[in-house]
Amino acid sequence: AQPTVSLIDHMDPGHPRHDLEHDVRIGLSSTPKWLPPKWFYDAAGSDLFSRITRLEEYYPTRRELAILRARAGDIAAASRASTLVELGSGTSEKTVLLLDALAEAGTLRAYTPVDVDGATLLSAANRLAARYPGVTVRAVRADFEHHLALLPRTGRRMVAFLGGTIGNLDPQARHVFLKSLRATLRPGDTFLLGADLVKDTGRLIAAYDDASGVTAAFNRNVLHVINRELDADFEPDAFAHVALYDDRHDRIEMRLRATRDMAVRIHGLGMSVMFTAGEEMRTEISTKFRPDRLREELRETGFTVRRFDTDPSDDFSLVLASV
Ligand code: AVJ
Repeated sequence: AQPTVSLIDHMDPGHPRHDLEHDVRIGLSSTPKWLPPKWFYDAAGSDLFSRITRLEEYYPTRRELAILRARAGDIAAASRASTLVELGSGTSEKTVLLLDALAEAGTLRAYTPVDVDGATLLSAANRLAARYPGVTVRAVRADFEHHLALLPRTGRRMVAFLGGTIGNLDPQARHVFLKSLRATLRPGDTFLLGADLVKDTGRLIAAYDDASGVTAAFNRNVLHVINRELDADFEPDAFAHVALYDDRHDRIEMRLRATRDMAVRIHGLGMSVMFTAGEEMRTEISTKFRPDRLREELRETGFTVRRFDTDPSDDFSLVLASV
């Protein structure tokens, strides 16, 4: 039998480009210009991101996998979750380890992947529904910054936010996110957070500026997305990939630097944008955490840290918190 997967779409299904239009209009009329990282992830961008996770320089995925391999059983036992809700699920590659552990513990009933990209979401949801026949898979197309209150609330939930994606939020947005998530959880529910840790700057920069240029292509992909969705005429190759480390804020910043003066038409918005040679537009922040401060942030927003697991080299952390 074909596994059945249901899809709930909270991302303005009547007007799918509305959020992108809003973000591009705001970001490109600001000084300096910026774009939110969620628009990297169309099908091509999700694919480029999968390639990033396999790069020699990009350690977070391997480190998080190592923690999951060693600790998924303990985490599953501590959570006793029946529903795994995964925020920013992408291709759900690491999820299998958690689902296996929850299945093994005998508590698993449902999986709810949540992602902004419908195509990526559905293919991952179908793959996992086939792998876990008894499990109800409800895919939710949603933005974890806006739609937390709309997520399904059945069962004892573990909300997993893996990969270090929380690092995309600045401190203010992170505080709002953690408080809103806390507000949707009930006693017995847990939060599993993957967070990248502060480390040697050279390794950090290499992870976001790999030798084979995959991250550069991923960075420029946001311009292809805007060209296609908003009928714009960006020349992605006229922008250089920039990755720098801001040690005052403990974060990587990715930028796109205009290599010459340019006027870009965004027909879908009836808008023209000027770039001067050398101008940099921020496309992502990726915050790196200090363990004590991360514990504090979780405490301040109403969570109780139950486990704080790291890989043997302390590169990455996986935190299980209850409410
Ligand atoms: C998916 C947000 C965790 O910040 O490391 C990878 C995205 N950007 N390389 C990260 C990313 C450039 C990634 N997250």
